Amino acid sequence: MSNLLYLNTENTHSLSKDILKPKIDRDKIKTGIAHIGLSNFHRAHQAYYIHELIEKHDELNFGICGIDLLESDRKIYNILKDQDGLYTLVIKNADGTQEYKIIASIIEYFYGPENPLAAIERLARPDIKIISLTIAEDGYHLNETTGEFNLTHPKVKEDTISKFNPKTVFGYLTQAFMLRKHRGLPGCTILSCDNIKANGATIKKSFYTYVEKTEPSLLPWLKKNTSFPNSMVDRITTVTTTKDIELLKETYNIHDQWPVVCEPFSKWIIEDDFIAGRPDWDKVGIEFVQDIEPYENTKLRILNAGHSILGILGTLNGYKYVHEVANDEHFIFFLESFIKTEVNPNFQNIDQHNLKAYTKEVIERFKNTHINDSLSRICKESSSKIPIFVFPTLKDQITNHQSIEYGTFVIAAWCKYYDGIDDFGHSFDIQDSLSNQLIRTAALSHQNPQLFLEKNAFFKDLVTHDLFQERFKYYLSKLRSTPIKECLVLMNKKML
Ligand code: CS2
Repeated sequence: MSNLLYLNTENTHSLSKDILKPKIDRDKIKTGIAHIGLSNFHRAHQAYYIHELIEKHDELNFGICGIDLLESDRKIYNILKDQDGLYTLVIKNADGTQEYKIIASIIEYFYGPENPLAAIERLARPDIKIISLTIAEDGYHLNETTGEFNLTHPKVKEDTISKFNPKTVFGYLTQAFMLRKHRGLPGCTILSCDNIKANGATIKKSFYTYVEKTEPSLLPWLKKNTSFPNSMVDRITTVTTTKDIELLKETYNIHDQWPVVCEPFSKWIIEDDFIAGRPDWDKVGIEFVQDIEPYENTKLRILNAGHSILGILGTLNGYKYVHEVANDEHFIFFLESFIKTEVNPNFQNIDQHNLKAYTKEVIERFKNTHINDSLSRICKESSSKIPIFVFPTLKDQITNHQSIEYGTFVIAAWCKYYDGIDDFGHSFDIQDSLSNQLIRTAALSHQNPQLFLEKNAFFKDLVTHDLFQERFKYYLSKLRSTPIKECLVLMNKKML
């Protein structure tokens, strides 16, 4: 490991020729986007597209200013500062080949917890035409029961009191737009890039609710000067491991403290509603549509639900990675049956052949043995994922008096997941902001299964449905007495 090169601007010139180095003069790039939440996903997706646009199409007006708001983001903020915003994107193809690309589109970075006013000031400057977000499902603070913005969430409540030291994105945006309004500056677009239904409409509604409560005089200005397009984002991006970091050192002599690993597939579809202009994203394959709903629904209900299902079921069987579960015929047969029987019939305006092809493609992506996507990533915060990814299918099936067998089996397995022990007696970690409540209610369900449904508010619409309750109890008792794989074999033969 001689001549180990720390990744930064100066060292890019000396990097191995096998790495795709940025062909970008960064001094010429102006910031046009502020992105909140510098997650791996953002770095594999939106920042990648902007990089491509700058490099291949000479787009100089939409460099990214990264802004992190969470205490837990300190590490990535420090690393990006150290590395001049540069990082390696490692694209792992299904055939085992890999592409290494240094991404250079993040040109500024701010860290809210260190200096909230500086972050607010930056968001208020008129060069920022788009504020994009990846704040994860739980960053939206939606009420578990109503799905509406939760004004009583402790962090939200704190922000309504401590306005200039906010913790939530809502607090930051409010103060930034207050400044823009007072200074007579233009507004901008808020672009959500998270996996939630109608992500633009949701952030808009939540933000307006927050502003109405905290700075009501800002609301009319906001209505005139901001837009909130819905978007569908897609690229499987894994948790970076020490092995990924070591491999870069050994193979290319690069010391990148936080590279990002992802699959080759990538998609971004957006409603074209940008009040202050946007880059020519079409040039790098981004699609613009009038109505995002069909794209978003298929992605959430097939890909994201599929992920969660393999994550929960696979963990119970002792698997650790998505590809292990996706290459096990019993699990895949179950997933395909769920999609065919309970998901697809609800997409009445989409051609069934296209749905079949989409499902096939998604499962092929799950089978990629090289990306090592961990089940712990998939199962993390599943209390805010399952209600978005799986419940809508169950609810539609109930409304249409159609099968809910596969979906209910998944919910029963999800309850068993909170026992925290797989079928081989090994315990696994549960990472969820509601983990205490979920573990406690799963424990209660050993005596009375109904309590898992009654004591978790997100079951509100389902808990009163007799058939759902009955099938949930039935599958839970089977799952608690029989290993998951045996249950799936029986389920797949329609014998359970
Ligand atoms: C995953 C997503 O977190 C999850 O549950 O399903 O992160 C998924 O990998 C991405 O949405 C793919 O675009």
